[in-house]
Amino acid sequence: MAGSPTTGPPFAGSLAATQVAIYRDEGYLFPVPVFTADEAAELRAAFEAFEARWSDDTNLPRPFAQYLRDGMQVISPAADCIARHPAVLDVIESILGPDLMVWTCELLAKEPHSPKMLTMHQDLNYWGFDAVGQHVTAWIALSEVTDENGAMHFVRGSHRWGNVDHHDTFGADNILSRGQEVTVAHDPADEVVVALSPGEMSLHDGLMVHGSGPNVSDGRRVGVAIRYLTPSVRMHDGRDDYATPVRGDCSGAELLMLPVPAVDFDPETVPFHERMLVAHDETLGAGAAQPMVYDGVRTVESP
Ligand SMILES: O=C(O)CCC(=O)C(=O)O
Repeated sequence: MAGSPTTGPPFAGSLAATQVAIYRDEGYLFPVPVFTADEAAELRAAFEAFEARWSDDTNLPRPFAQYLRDGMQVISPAADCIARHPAVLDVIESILGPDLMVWTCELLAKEPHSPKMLTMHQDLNYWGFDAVGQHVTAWIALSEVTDENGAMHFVRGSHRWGNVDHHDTFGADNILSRGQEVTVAHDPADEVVVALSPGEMSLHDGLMVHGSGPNVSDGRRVGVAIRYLTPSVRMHDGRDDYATPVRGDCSGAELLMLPVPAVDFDPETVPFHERMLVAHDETLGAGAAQPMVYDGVRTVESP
């Protein structure tokens, strides 16, 4: 399969109980090594080949950036491959248990000298899940990730604050689709820079307050975020949503099952992906004054 690492995972295995305890206590854990530098380079090449093949395709019905930011595992075998890789799943299983689904897989790149950034926010505020503690984000570095090139910052312990108020900025350089930002202050001493080497991953809770600054370096910052959840997650308002089963028994899942692509933009999976995007336009855009924006391009009007 395109993008599949050619060597076995170097660090596959469960987290130690002490690591799980740190994750639960602080709301994040890093660095967790999951791929060698060579494997990370191979995965990065597969994602960048996808970008090269499709970024200029004018027949895509949505902004290309939206395809990178939502549900890549349904339209790219390279994304599906990393999202179900055993080295990653073994770690996620330590946090969520044996039955695992992927809600979405995203490519999060920042070009050299790009002002693109993400305001401090909590993911869970916008995802519409009815449960806390049943999901985790794995953010896998496919380049060096430093404060200079736009590493994430976490606010230690903020996963215990509950849902905090946000306002939408729709900032021109904001990668977030509505420029959402928490309205509460935090102690700068609690802010942690999530520096990673290629092949290392960070984990964070959906209530973790986090964001990231611009890339002021000469190199591209490349990361893949994968949102894992358990089959017990439901949408709080009974709306439809979708997920890809990747390990264990997900037959009783509340979310609808997504199929696996055999090729880029597989005609068999694209209709499911589009249904998923329509659901996310509604959920992630709920209450916003404008349609969501991906890389400066507005999505279709939310109903
Ligand atoms: O890639 C980034 O800089 C931030 C990503 C993020 O906010 C997330 O993965 O939840």
